[in-house]
Amino acid sequence: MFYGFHSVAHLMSMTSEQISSSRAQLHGKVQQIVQSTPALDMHTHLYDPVFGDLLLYGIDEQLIYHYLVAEAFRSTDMPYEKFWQLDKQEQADHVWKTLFMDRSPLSEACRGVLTSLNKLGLETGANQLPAIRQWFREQPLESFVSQCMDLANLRAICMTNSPFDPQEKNVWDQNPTRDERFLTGLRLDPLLLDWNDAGKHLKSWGYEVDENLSDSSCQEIIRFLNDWKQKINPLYLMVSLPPTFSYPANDTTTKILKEAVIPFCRDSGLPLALMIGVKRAVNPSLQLAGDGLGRADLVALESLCAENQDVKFLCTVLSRENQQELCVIGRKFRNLHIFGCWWFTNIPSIIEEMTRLRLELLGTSFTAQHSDARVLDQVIYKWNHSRQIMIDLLTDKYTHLSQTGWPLTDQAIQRDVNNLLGAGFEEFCR
Ligand code: HDL
Ligand code: ZN
Repeated sequence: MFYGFHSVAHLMSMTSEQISSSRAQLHGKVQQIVQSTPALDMHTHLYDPVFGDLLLYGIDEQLIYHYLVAEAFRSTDMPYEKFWQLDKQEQADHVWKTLFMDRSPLSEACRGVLTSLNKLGLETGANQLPAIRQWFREQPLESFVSQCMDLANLRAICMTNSPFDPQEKNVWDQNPTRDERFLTGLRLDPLLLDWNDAGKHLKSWGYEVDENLSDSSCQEIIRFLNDWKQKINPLYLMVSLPPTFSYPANDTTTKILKEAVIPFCRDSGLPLALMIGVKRAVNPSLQLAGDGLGRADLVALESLCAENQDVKFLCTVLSRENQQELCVIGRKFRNLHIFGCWWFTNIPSIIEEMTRLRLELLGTSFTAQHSDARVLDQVIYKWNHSRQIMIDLLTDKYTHLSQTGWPLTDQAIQRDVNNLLGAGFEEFCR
């Protein structure tokens, strides 16, 4: 079916009512396609249920999500230590009272809790917490995983897998039977950002490495990466980097990137995901909620992409101010694939701005979103909220396209949405 206007003359001949009904028709089609197209969630902190209590779910985990903890501390004079001594339910009660009872839950993280509960068919309101808790207690995990993935319309969830997490490593060492809906991403932060500590771990695991990062050490790091590639079959390697990240630099990060990680990516064909702009522990008293952001100097990314045009890079950046630069670097280097609205950019006002910018500078050659979910239930709200924004944005862009007389079809819209929701990422990784 064609949408809109077949020529300027046709457009000129249409009444304003006809134009708006044509837009409404287009909006309806875009909505149907975006809502019905399963997405690949390419970055989360969720786990295959085989990893046990590493997979977080349920209302208390949602309420003590570090986004909400940070917001709750703004409106309480409770000492940090007192809060951290509470058990999870007591922490959740405090957050519920502070952010939902004592004030309207208007923030994106608060709204998200309510969207997820609402889509699960649960009543929300002042005294609903006990009933909501009871409902979650009654959910078998296996069916709840499917229910959340269905409500978020996800076909796969990519985990963040760290060899340096002892609880997770123990499970991998038992060669677990996996849920194939959960894909893997090999997380390298300790290796690239804290070689002193990471080197000790590698040594204890039988890799002949030294703190001076000799050539033989770098070969051993490559052997370590190959071993984990065999063990977990990752879609990509990943590292989060501070806004001060520079490359090349006279530091261990550059040395390990240059001598180990990039050669490994070149040989294996696996992309390296760079998540740039996080300032860790700006307020350590907030624990996981204590990280901040900074505007990064993306010359480092430009250098990496320019020096290694036979290596694939994925990138998302934390600062709103870096977004246009990132898109322009993406225009210069086809070995760079831009993805998602990460963390502090994952709010409607910035998702809208960033995704519009990306469509205007990159067409559909990027991945629109990832959830970054830490609690399984969150995928419901994170994907519902983002899809709403995508629908309105794409309707705008397809309207502009139609106004040129371009014959837009359902098939073209479906192809584009497939691309933006994971097929483009999979194509890039192949
Ligand atoms: O480094 C990361 O992958 C970030 O996403 C952090 O995990 C952060 O705490 C987070 O969950 N953001 O959404
Ligand atoms: Zn993350």
